[in-house]
Amino acid sequence: MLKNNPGVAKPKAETAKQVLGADVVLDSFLRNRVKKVFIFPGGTIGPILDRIENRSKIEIVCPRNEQGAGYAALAYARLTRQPAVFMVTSGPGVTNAVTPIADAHFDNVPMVVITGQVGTGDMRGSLPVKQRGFQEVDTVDLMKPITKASFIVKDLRELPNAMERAFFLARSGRQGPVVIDLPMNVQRGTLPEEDFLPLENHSETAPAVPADKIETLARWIGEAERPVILAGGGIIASGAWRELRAVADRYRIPVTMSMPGMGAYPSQGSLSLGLCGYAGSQYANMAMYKSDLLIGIGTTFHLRQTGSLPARTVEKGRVARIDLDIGELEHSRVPLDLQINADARECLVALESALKRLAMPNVKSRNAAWLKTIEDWKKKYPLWIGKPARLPKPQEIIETVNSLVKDKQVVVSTGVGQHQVWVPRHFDFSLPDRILLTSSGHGTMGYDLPAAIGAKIAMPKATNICFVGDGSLQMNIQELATIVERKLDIKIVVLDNHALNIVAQFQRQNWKSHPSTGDKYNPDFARIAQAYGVPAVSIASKTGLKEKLRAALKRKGPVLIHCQIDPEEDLLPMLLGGHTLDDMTTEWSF
Ligand SMILES: Cc1ncc(C[n+]2csc(CCOP(=O)(O)OP(=O)(O)O)c2C)c(N)n1
Repeated sequence: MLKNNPGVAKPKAETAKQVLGADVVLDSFLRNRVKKVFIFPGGTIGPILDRIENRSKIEIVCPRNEQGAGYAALAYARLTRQPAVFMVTSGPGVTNAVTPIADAHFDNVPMVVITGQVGTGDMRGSLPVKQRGFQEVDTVDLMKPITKASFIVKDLRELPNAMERAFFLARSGRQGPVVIDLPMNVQRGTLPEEDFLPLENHSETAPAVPADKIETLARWIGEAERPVILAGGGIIASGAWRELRAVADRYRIPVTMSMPGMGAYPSQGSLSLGLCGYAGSQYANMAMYKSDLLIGIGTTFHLRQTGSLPARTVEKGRVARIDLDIGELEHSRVPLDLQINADARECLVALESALKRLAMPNVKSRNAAWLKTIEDWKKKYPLWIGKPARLPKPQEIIETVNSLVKDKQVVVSTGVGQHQVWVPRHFDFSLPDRILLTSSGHGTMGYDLPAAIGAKIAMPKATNICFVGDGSLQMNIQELATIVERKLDIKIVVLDNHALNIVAQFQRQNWKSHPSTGDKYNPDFARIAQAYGVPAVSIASKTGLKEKLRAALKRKGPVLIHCQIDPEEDLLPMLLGGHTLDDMTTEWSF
C-alpha cells in the first residue's frame, strides 16, 4: 500500500487515497515477511487484528494468555532466526507481557512487540492522576529497561518509519525485543498516502573484525598447552557453530558451553566438556580453571558460568573474549587479557585463516597431555551423583528419552529448576538438529509449555519434547488447550517431585528447612491433561521405564507423561558461592 516514498512531494489530488493506521502496521509486517503473529486479544489491538484477518494471509496464533503468546513467539523467533511479532492489548495485556519480553531481552531474542494503548486524548500524560483511560498503563516506561527500544507513536505520519525502525533494531547487532505502543486513534486514524513521512533507510554497521587482535589470539592458541573455549549463545545467534567446530576440531581445543550455548558444539563430540558453571560438570569447570588460555565466544561470563569469584576464573592463564557488544567487553565480569569486539562467526572465520597462516606443527599431539587429563577427569568426576531411590531417577528418565530419539531432529524446551539443569547434563544437543530452548538470563518458570508450542509451529517436522517440573508446568498449564486446539505433536515429560525443588534444596542448604517449597500438593497431571484432551500416561516405578517411555513417545500427537520422581534428589555436583571452579560441592553438609 505505502510505497517507499523517495521524498518527492506529489501534488495532492482532491480524492487522495486515505490510508488507515492499522493498515500501515500490516504493510510493515508484509514488508518484513511476517508469516505469523503471536497475540492475546483485547480492544486496543482490535483494529490491527481486523486488518490482519481481512487483508492478509498472516496466521494469528492465539494462546491462552499473554505469557503463552510471548513465549511461543520467543521460541518461534529463536528457531526461525527472524523477529517474531507479539501483540497484546493495553493495561493488563501489557503487564502480563512483561515477563516474556524481559526473557527475550536477556536472551537476545529478536521480537517486535505491538502494544495497544488508549487514545492519545484519554492518556494521563503529565497529569498528577493515576489513570485517565480505562486499562491505561505507562507501557513505554515499563518496558524501557527490558527492551532494546520502547516508544509510542502519537503522530500517524511517523508510523511507517517507527515500524521499520522496530524491525531493524530487533534484528540488528545484539538482537532483542522492541516495543511500539500504539494508541487507538493512531491505529484507527487515516491520512492521505502522501502525508506519511518518507521511509528512512536503515543499514547495519557491524564492528569490523580487528585483524591484529585475531593474529594475537591465533598466536596465543599456538603457544597454549591447555586451551579451552567457552561457547555461548552468541555462537548460536550468529550461526557460527560450523566455524566453531572447524577451529576446535582442527586445533584440538576442548569446548565447554553455557546454557544458551548448548548445542554450539555436539555434546557427544570427543572435545566436548558439556555445560559449565554452577550446574555444569566438574570436568568442564576443572578444565576452565586449569586452562592456560580461556577463550569466551559470544558469552557473558555470567555468574552462572564462572562462579562468584570472577577474578579467579582461571588459576593461571590468559582470558580472551569475543563479543559483538562492546559494553559487555568493557565491563566484563572476568578480567580480560584480550577483547575482540566483532561478530562471532566473522571472528572465527578470520581466526581459522590466521591459525592456518601460523602453520602450527604437531597440532594433533600438541594438546595430547591436556586432552588425556580431561579424559581422566571425565572418569573421575561423574555427572550423576545421587542416592538410590525407589522412584525413577530424573537423570535416568532424561537419558532414556534421549536414547529413544537418538536419530531424530529434536527441539527440547524446559521450565526452570533442577530439571532445567539435568536436561543439558543428560540430553545430547548439537545444532542444527538437536536444539535446547530454555530461559537462561531471566530464568522463568512457565517458559516450558508455550516455548514448545512456538517451537512446534516453527519446526513442525522436528520431534518436540518439553521436560518440565511440576512447579513450572503450573505456571502456564492452560496452554494444554492451545496444544489440543492446534493439534500440536508435543511430548510433555513432567518430572514431578512434589516440590519447587531447586529452591527447596537452596533453602535446606542455607536454613535447614524449606518453607513453602517442599511437600506440595499436586493434582494428578495425567487426568488434568486428559480433561484438556491430551492423552496421558503415569509412571511411578522404575519397572519397565524404557518401554513405557518408548510407547508414549511413539504415539501420534500430543502426550503428557507424568513421572513421579524422588523429592530427595538433589542437584549435585554444584558450584556454590565463594568457591572457585575447581571446587564444586558434591554432597551437602546438612
Ligand atoms: C516465574 C518464577 N517464579 C519464581 C522463580 C523461582 N524459582 C526458580 S526454580 C523454582 C522451582 C521450580 O520448581 P519445578 O518447576 O517443580 O522444578 P524442580 O526444581 O522441582 O525441578 C522457583 C520457585 C522463577 N524462576 N520463576
